[in-house]
Amino acid sequence: MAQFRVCPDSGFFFDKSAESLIKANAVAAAVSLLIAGFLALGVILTRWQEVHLLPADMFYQVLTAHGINALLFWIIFFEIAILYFASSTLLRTRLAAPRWAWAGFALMIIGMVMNNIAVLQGNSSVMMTSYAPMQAEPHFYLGLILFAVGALIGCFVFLGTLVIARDDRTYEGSIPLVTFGALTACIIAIFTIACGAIILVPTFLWSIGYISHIDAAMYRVIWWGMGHSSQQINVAAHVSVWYLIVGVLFNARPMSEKVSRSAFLLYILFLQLASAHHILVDPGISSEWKVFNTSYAMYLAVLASMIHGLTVPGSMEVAQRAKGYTKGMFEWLRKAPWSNPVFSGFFLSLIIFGFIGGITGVVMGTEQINIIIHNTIYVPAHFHATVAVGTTLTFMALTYLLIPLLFRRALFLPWMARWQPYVFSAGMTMMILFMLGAGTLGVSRRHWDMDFTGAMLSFEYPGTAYTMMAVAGIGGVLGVLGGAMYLIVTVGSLLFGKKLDESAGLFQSFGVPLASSAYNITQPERLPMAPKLAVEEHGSAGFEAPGTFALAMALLVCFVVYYFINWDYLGSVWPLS
Ligand code: HEM
Ligand SMILES: [Cu+2]
Repeated sequence: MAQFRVCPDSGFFFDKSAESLIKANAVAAAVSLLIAGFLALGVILTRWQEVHLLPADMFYQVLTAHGINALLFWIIFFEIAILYFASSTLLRTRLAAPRWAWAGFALMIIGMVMNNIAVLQGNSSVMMTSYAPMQAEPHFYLGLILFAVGALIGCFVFLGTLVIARDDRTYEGSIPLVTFGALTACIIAIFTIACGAIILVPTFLWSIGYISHIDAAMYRVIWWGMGHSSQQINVAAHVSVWYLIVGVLFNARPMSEKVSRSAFLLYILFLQLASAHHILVDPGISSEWKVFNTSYAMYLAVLASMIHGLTVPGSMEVAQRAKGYTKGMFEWLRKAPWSNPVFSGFFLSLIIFGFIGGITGVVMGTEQINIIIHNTIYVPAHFHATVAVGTTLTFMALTYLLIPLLFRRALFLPWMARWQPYVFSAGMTMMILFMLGAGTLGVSRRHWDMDFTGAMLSFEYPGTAYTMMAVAGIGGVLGVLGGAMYLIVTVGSLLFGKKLDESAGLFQSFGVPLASSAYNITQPERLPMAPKLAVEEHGSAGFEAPGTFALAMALLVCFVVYYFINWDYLGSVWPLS
């Protein structure tokens, strides 16, 4: 039975059921982002003290829902779509057990709805981290558990698909790098979900009264085994997408497959240890353990990201230079397709993730200087650079690529799509930088009222802290506008975009297959092994990517200067003389 179609524009082969599942998961992701983005407006307009929009109880409720919908539902639905794409589509194979995949999807939807209802009802404003002994309603935890079980099924469908592809020999050689990266993400996901089950199942039982006590310290250690590792899933997933995008746009091949694969392996081996940076100031855990895990083990994971940060733009530079863009250090970059949102979204996310997310992450992960910014607004500033710009903007860029190929619709309002990555990243960067500044001045995170109105012990922040939070507020609003532009373009394309295939109707946008005549291939030709690249062989051919090297050196200089400033600042906060 013919069940594949070939995309005439890209040459990708789509398996009918994989295609429907990718679409359904991507649409569910977009709905989650819509909720999260709308709520982000409430959060940021409350932290902007002059506006101070929401009352206290509602602020914490909205903040809880914003964090969960953005970081869990939006990102994980999208990642499941990526897993199916990276296995079935990239390996030209049918998806394993589509019924199971749909069951997993249904569980994820039920879990998401259940958790949102719990938060909406008002008795579960426990924040994304839901630290015990704060207690939420049972369906808050149950929703998360069902969602995780659904995602776990998705991971197994992905692994099953890899097995089918290998058995059917649908590709030559080893699996492509993008699929390898997705496999890394999947392996970390299984570890993550196991930690989640270990901690959330007892917490659920506690919320219904079967268990009388949850130890707060243990909760935090295991919860972060999930909370931190899930960020590594995101990194592995978005780095894989970076490789995909440079491959599709520039025909670029990794500078060295071996190095890139080893870097993915480092994620699996060392990321979990970095979870320790979340408990750096917790009592009851020794300093040796904290310092070892964050200052030594963690750097091996950071090293992996730095390798990808070098090889992704590096491979793009090599490909561009081969096309003749060889003038000076940066012609390859200047002549890149900056008006194509697939490219601009990817490249802006790479730069902001690396420069802001990376540098602040290492600073925060250092036991000693962590104390300056612990639990301040610096922390959300850092992770918006990593997940809101790094992961989210990368996924947005991928969406622009997939709308024509997968959904068979032309982009709606292409001019808006062109501006979207710039507006979103400008707004977010402005918010991030000023929240970093305010955090360095001590402005606390997750705090409803900077003025401490009516508090027994008052505290006054310097005036600049208020100004910084106001500028962050303006940036945040701009960021939400950029997010809205993304949703207008994507939803608009699904509803009104020009049809690139006659049968790409309304229902097809939400997961129904195209007309059966579109699926006219029984089994695609075997995916051939690409010929060996010159750069993959031994011997020196000179300096392949000087521009990328210059960028890396700029990163190093920024890091060293900023690191020094923080130690200096620590010395002035806590004079030791
Ligand atoms: C659209 C623009 C966005 C704006 C303006 C925004 C703004 C904010 C602000 C101001 C906070 C709270 C800071 C505090 O008081 O502690 C926050 C928290 C958070 N945001 Fe966003 N955000 C945006 C997008 C995102 C995205 C895309 C993600 C994830 C992919 C995300 C994930 C989170 C998480 C996990 C929290 C922490 C919740 C908690 O502390 O429990 N945000 N956001
Ligand atoms: Cu972490």
